[in-house]
Amino acid sequence: MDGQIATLGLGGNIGDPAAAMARALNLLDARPDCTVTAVSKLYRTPPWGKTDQAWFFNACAAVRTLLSPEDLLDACLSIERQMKRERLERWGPRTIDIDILTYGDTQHQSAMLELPHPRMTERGFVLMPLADFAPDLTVAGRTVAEWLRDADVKGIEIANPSDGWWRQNSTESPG
Ligand code: PH2
Ligand code: MG
Ligand code: MG
Repeated sequence: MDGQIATLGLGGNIGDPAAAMARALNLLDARPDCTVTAVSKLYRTPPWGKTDQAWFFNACAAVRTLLSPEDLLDACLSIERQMKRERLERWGPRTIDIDILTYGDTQHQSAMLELPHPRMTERGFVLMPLADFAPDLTVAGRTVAEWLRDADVKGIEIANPSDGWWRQNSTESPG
């Protein structure tokens, strides 16, 4: 498969976010037009932006895809819906959130999608996992490793140090 490499940020803080993120990655990987090529360690992170909510689990992944940015976003949103995410408030609690961080070196601005993700360079919970597999990726003029050096990563913990955490057998039923 040719196509483009996109990077994704995943997170959640309701229910079993690690299982939800693992399932989301497996659903993407099962598509004929998407292959998951790298996954970060699994992290536990203090809530950012809206701080009066539960800690999050966060991870990042790289996907080789034949989909356009908009169609990849649709695929991610459809997986979110499939996993019964309800959108209640901005930056509020969620079962799963899948954000496209980068898509090749595409710059894109529309009402639905901004690439690179406009807030990724200020978020430790994105930069730390992303640096697991893409420290040299350039975003907005600096590498991920450089952005990470200046980011606030206070409180962030490794929940699972294996990059295979998402392939572990889940107790969730399929479907
Ligand atoms: N997502 C948000 C808002 N705040 N905080 C953490 N730690 N992790 C997230 O994924 C997160 C957040 C909105 O997308
Ligand atoms: Mg988000
Ligand atoms: Mg989102």
